[in-house]
Amino acid sequence: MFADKETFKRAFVTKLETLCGKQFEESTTRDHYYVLGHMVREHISRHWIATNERNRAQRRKQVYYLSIEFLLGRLLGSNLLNLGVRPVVEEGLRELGIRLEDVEECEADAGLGNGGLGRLAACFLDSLATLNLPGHGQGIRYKHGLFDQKIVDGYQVELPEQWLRHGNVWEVRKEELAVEVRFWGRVEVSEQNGRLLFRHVDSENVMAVPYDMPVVGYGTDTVNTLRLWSAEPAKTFPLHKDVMQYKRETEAISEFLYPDDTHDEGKILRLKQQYFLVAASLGSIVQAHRRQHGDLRRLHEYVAIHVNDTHPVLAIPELMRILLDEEGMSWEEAWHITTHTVAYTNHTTLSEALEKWPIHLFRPLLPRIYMIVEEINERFCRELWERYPGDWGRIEQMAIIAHGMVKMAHLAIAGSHSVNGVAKLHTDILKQREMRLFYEWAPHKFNNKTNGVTHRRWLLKANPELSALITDTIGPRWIHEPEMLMELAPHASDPAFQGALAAVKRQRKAKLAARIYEKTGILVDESSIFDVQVKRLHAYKRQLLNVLHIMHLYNRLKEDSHFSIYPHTFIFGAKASPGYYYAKRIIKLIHAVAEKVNNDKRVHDQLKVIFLENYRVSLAEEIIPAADVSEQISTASKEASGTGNMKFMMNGALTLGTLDGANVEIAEAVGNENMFLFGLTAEEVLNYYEHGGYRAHEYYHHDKRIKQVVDQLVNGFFPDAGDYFEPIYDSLLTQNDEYFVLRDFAAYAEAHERVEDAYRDPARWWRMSAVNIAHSGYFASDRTIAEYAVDIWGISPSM
Ligand code: 26Y
Repeated sequence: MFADKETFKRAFVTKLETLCGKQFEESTTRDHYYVLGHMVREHISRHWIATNERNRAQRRKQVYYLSIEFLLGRLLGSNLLNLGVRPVVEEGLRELGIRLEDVEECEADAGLGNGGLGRLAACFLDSLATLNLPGHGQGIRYKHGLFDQKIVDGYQVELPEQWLRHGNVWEVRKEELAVEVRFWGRVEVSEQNGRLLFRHVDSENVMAVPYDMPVVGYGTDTVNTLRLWSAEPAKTFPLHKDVMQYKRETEAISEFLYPDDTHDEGKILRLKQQYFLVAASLGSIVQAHRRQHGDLRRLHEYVAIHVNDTHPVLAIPELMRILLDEEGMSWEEAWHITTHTVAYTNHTTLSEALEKWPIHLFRPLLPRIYMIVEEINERFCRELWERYPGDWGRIEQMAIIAHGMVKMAHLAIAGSHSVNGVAKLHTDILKQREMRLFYEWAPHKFNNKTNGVTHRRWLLKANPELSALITDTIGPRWIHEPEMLMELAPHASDPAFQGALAAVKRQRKAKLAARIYEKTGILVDESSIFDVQVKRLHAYKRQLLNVLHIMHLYNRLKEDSHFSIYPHTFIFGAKASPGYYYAKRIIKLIHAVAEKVNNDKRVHDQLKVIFLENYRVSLAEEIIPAADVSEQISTASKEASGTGNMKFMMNGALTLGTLDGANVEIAEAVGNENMFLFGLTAEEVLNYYEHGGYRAHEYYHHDKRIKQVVDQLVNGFFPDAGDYFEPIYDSLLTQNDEYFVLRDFAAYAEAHERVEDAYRDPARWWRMSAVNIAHSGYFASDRTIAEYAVDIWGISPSM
């Protein structure tokens, strides 16, 4: 099919006729996408079957990565790339008068995630397959992914996302592998031969139907599986319930992704989703294992289950339930197997994201699971009591069930053999603060796995121009061995290389500028500094610091005719959780500032502010290669890792950032002189939180720049906004600026001056840029996954 372009062209046209029932001349771009997608999937199938066969035959340990989010983005381009057929397809299509790029744009992003955690899961799948590791994803096939964002008059409006509207060429429905999941009802206890038997009766059942998607490795025959579960009515309807209501409630389970990455709402439905994912995944994992190995006594030798944050942590009691109730094992044996199978990653220390479930919701929905969690808690507390006799305070703080709540992180730590953070600083904070008592109890469980991103999507695919330059300079080995990028280091000071690097960046900036014009009607100066902050909107990520600084630049440009800056284009992209009103006000503020700045003739040639709506994976692939400056300015200690920082670095942008998350390790790699670091350290921030001593008022009163911009939030400077920005003003002054925006303002402004100085010295700038690319190999997810494979999962490549 893809042997050469003539074969491809013939196959394409024939396929189009059979699949679409029309002649080539009548076909649309969507038809082309559909046909090409099918051809690729067909091509993959052989290897998919072979991989599954091999896994069975070799009886190798398999990893299942359970995640409530998989933020995959588009798949056609990355599949073509990984299969190595992209050039043939591109050329063949060109000769048929079709641009591959247009075909790719037909594909809806698979946006089954909110942000970092979901995108990390997607990067991990790519690395697992590429490294020939037997690792599979399990998630939920949400009918609607993360909402589509529209901006109306500067305000965010959310629309339901519809990625399945035109079908999904990558999935295969496997009805025969459906698993029944039980909710509600009650547990009947009986005794048989001196053993207690537990039966979950009067339950309301839901059918979990798997849709499998192939995960293709780069330059390998390995095709792993991402299994996404869809909720459908079970064969037996609950008798006591209205049929329509039952159907609605059932389908609601896989209808929407929670567009919410901090606040807990719609609690019951979210808990239902979590148990649905877990019960379906374990059902299928255990079924496959039983078929191969008979019973589950050695499950932990053949299966590793990874829970991505606490959302799938019910995997622990669910596995216990299977081992106890279905296999008839003793508690001790079941616990040994469970804890040796499950591992857990923590992605945040924000207290609002630490999941707790009220017992009054948990127990009725999942009666048997609740009983097991109670028993886990009792045994855990007993163990603690023996270890720390009399230390009630400690046990109360560590208990899994306390004060009417089930604490999911505590369950995760107690019931798994590995707990990892996602960057060194984050893991240290977990060990020394958030999870200190648990670390003291079981230090051997704790480890760090610094995040990584797949450089194949974020560099090779997103930035073919830069990739070509890299390959021309050091050969292609970096694609398989990203740490080889280090070979660029000797070229960093080479004027020819620098010139080529600058030319690539110019090209990508021109491309983004065209896109900005198309989307917003605003013309930006392609030779200005493209300064970019794209990520979820959160107070701790401090988009506000960025905006206030832009307001300050604007004020100065207006007031001081001798003042000038190197032309800047500030680019934002961010979705705010629908119920997160503060974040929505920041979006409006960015627009209000943009409106002022972009329409003011006096600053026209020096300052532009752009907000690109509906930030998502495919848009990130256009933005990141065009960035000069990468804004990573979270309040130190708050961003567990960040992964955008890594994507920008790979694409030669320089980081303007705080010493937070993985920024710390980026700085270690490239040296402080190759970044623009500023602001409070994590230690200083945590000290403030612990001991107080910060008074935002003082910064407001003592720094005229700050006073001016903060006042402008409420003094009529933005006439259309009325009092809409008052809560922002209050957060800074009345509420004493929880995220230290004012505290870091001066340092941030000064760091911006350093950026400008560096940019005015091209030899220096492009050397710094090259050094960043050279050191980015460490931040490829291949390295991260290799560490998980060895340290946590105990799996090795199969082939
Ligand atoms: C249950 C609910 C409250 C919740 C929903 C989503 C809680 C957390 C989340 C998502 C968290 C998340 O995306 N965390 C990010 O994970 C990235 C990958 O490890 C990190 O790089 C990033 O710093 C962290 O914020």
